[in-house]
Amino acid sequence: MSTNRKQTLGEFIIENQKSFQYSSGELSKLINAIRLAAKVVNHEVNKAGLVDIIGTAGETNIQGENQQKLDVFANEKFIQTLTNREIVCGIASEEEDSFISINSNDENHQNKYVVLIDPLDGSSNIDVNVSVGTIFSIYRRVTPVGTPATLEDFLQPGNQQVAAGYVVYGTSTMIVYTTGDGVNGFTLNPALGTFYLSHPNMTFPETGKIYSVNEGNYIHFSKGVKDYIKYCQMEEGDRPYTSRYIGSLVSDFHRNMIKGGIYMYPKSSVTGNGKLRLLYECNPMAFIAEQANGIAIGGKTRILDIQPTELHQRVPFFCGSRKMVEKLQEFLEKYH
Ligand code: P6P
Repeated sequence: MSTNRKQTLGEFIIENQKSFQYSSGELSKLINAIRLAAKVVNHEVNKAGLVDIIGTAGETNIQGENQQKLDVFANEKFIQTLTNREIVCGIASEEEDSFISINSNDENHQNKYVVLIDPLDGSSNIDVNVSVGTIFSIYRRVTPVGTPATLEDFLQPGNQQVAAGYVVYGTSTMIVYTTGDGVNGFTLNPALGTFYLSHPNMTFPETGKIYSVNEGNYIHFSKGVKDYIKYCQMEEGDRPYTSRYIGSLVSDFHRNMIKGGIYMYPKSSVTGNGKLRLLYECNPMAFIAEQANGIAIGGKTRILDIQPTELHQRVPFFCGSRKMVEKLQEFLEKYH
């Protein structure tokens, strides 16, 4: 390979599959399936304004949220691609009430992985042409190979993930993922349909000057969160910080990982445990954050250590540059 040509995602997967502690071919098939689905969804996202695919699909998902047509399309594409590649024995999705056991024939029961996805995160931004994303989380099954997947395979703590990543459909489309050996970002060249390694070894700056939270919910936050937000706004030292909130977790996370920052979706007196789902939003983003020298907590607890109890459970989520999250923790602990 010439020195100035960037490595493709395919080449990177092959070169690094030996470092994947479980098996060579299966991770490649998994990430390749996600790569294919990401390209298909990207094509639709990029022309959403031109064809009758934006707007609601007339259904609501288990979250009670209007399913946007692109949500439904993305959900179908990821499920179809993962199923066709015969790699996984089960899939859970934000858009599906229950998990899907992939048992179209007995061979699928030999598959050792389950995938959890938020097929199109930030979908309320679709109609206003703002970035959206896909988030995925991969585990080895814990129930016997050769039997249908069960809920137990999905309710694993985030520290058991073997891979996690996101696709950000922004000014350019990127896949960012980890298999536990650092975080790497690949940018799509749409003319070639190829992802190239554009962001090797991504890491959160140790600190930053960006805080991301929906301040419209301020009055409902705990005292510790309120005091931290006021701390960010105070004129002192390197503050006030800049407030940046896109309303799309993947985009806010991605910007903060590159520039340094903290993302917060706290619990509140209105939303109870917050809005973000543990299994297919917080856990994968927390795995990536920690692999990028960042921190992800739910309050007092490390996100990756939370033992899930329900497929769509929500948790408070604070994630980003180490020193910023540690400062938030000081405020949270003051009132507990
Ligand atoms: P709010 C999108 O629906 C999402 O799950 C995240 O991507 C985003 O950060 C958050 O919710 C936005 O929620 O309540 O601030 O509009």
